Amino acid sequence: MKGYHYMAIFKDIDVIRYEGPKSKNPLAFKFYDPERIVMGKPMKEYLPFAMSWWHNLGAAGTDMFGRDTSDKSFGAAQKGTMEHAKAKVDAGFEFMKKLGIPYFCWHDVDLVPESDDINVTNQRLDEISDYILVKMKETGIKCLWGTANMFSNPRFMNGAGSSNSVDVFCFAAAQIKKALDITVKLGGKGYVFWGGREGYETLLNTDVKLEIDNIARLMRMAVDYGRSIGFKGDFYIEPKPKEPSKHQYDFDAATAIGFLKAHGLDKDFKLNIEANHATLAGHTFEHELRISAINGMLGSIDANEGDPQLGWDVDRFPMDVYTATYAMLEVLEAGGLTGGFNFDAKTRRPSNTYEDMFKAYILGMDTYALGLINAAKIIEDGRLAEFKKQKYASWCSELGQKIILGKANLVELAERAAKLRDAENPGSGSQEYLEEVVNQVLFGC
Ligand code: XLS
Ligand code: CA
Ligand code: CA
Repeated sequence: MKGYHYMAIFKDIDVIRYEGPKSKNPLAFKFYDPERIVMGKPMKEYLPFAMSWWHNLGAAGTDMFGRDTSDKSFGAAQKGTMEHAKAKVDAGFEFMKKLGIPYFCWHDVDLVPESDDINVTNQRLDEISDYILVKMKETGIKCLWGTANMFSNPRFMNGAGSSNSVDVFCFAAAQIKKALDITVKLGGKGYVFWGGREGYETLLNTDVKLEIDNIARLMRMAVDYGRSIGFKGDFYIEPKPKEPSKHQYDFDAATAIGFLKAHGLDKDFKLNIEANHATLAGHTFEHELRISAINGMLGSIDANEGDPQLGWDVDRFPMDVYTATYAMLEVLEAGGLTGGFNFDAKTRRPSNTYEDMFKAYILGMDTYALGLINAAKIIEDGRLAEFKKQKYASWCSELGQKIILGKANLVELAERAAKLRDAENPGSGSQEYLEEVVNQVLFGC
């Protein structure tokens, strides 16, 4: 791009390397060893990590009670300018390259400052995506997914697809159209819908049916347009139960899947499951992954962590190894992801240095590496799988199979019950034993 000269931004930080579990170097991986073979494949193939543009290059610590604590100008004279947008591209690609992160994810307004005139914003998106393409070619780093931010601008206060205003609906359509153009231009694998404002506060002023149906109409238009411009990837819904809306229509995986099926969108959509959103929905992360997987809709993951004591979306970097282990068990069981692991996570407000940005990603990548190593050990151990097989063994019987094939009826089953007089004890669930097996596999050697 004319008039812009690349400079290293993280000058004092070297490429981050694997040094092993005994290393005391804060800027080294202890567990993420991209080339290490796990169940026949290098670790990096199981763990396609992605950087979130908004948190890593945008979030600077502002919260409801105070202003920025970090400097994310990356050398630009003024934030919110195209010079700053380009500095973010430089910082982002240098950051990903140094950590060995192969993908990135973005919202339209993370990439460029939004103008009051959508035509100007769109020109800026064209310009920045040209620059990003150059960087992608230089580094081999790819786009995992793009999305349109349809929640920050005040026009979306009553929703985007669910807005009461046709004009606001048109702006949502326009932003999606442009974000899809840019996703295709950057070769993105997916396109996300996260509906922060697609919900409501009170039924007193809300036409729920019209709103839900309109969201589906907008998604259908997105699929038709995306396919018409050559987008072959997956569309994703990212469920979240609340925040910012009190009731969000994509509450959890089961709700989103029901919605997609009811509106004939299930062939084009999968789910992007965020760990923190599972916590907010009162589920475990692995529950959300399992529900998605058994419906053939596990697409991508936002790899972060909630806080068990806080009821809001804290987007911490993942450090809980049990959760990562159970998540990786689900992913392995599902045969992997078509998407990737996006660190939709931000450093805590007082972790405000460039080094902290790197240390946070090292934590996240090491946590998922441990999750993968542990999940592989559990699978290779085999006791959990064997227990489940025995637990459901009666379904392999002649009658079990007849029921599964839909060839049984209530009358004959009732006759069998009458003959048996009472059912056999179905057997212990042995939860404590299985938890002990997990601990033994994780810490036994
Ligand atoms: C917010 C969401 C959002 C999506 C993308 O809670 O996690 O960041 O991932 O719009
Ligand atoms: Ca997310
Ligand atoms: Ca979140």
